[in-house]
Amino acid sequence: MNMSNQELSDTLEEVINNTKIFDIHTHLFPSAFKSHSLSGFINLLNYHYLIAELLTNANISAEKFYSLDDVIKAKLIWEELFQNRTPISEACKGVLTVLQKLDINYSNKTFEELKNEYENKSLTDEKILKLSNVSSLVMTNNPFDIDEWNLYKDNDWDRNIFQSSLRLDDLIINNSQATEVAKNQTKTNQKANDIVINYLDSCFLVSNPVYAAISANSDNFKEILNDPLWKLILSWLNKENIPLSLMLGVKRAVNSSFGLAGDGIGDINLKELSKLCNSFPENKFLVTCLSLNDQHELTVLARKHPNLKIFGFWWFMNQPSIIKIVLKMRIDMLGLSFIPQHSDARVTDQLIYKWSHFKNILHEILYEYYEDLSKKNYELSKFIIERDINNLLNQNAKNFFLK
Ligand code: HDL
Ligand code: ZN
Repeated sequence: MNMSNQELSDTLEEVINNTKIFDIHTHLFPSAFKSHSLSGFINLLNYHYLIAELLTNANISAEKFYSLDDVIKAKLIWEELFQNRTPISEACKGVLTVLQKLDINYSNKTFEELKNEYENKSLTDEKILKLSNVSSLVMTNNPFDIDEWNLYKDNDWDRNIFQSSLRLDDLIINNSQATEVAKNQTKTNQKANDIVINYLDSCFLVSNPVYAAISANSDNFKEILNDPLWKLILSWLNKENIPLSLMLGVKRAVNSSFGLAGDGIGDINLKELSKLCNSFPENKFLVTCLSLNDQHELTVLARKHPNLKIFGFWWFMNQPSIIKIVLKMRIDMLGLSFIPQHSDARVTDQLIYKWSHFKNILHEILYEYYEDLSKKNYELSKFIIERDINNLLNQNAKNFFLK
């Protein structure tokens, strides 16, 4: 006997809200790592997504804005985007979702009153992870940033919750400097490529990363395909049996005056991705694309290459209007075999809204598909729904990372 539509909707909502989430790409750090961990109302408002919306709407230059201190910047963003204008964009609504989930009524309150009420919540990593139901997450760890790498000198954080990655962009965007860091850290006089591999070996032992990662556009991608160093890195990744995460189609510093808010969309030739998957069949590739234009081809490639796993709605793709279309396309072509989302959170508190917003969409889309299955006399059960949601939010990634 199949569930009624109401039972299906309620069961689906209950299961989605009760399934622990493995968030496979964030820029978060444990709060113990005070120099780099970001949390709280001021940091929420100083998110570069909101900065881009301020700088393209309000009458203030990037140079002037970035000369202000964080509290003044946050107050300006609150006044310009949330009071003088309707906070209707996804990034603005995210802040409102966090305030709502924290039971903070923001109507008719001054910025200072809001800031104090938020601080009095005394949020901790644990409270935020509980609120967002995230059981573990993957950080973005750059071995060529020695300040950031100091994280591993401190053991006062839980490595099962804050898992590590090896972010290798510096090997592409600033290879000589990255190689110099590797040389200084390993104190060897080998050839440059061997120094890099030896350094990655030592970093692997220190951080035990679940994957290595790079972001790239067509120019960088050609380098990876043709550079002897990257052949060595791919062979090293295969030895360590960890995936390479490829975040494709980014163009850094489209507007350099905007800083972190100035990156945009670059081109990527996914025929090169297919060549990579064929050339390195033993390597595993986690892939996400920044442009809506690349999503259909990427989804077709995930049907051709067993070593390619699609993940997330990255950055400019992480918009409800886009997620709904592309999530349906991925289900139509891949079933439930992909990793549907990551938060990309930079401020720990963002986990609360990034996942709440996505789970609402997941419920809406999956309900439509399950209802369609019911009409074909497919016997749905809570067990099946629990298996599917756990795979999507947890197990598909863990199975792909499995060493
Ligand atoms: O390269 C990346 O990992 C991107 O996610 C950038 O960090 C970007 O600035 C971002 O935060 N996107 O959400
Ligand atoms: Zn990111």
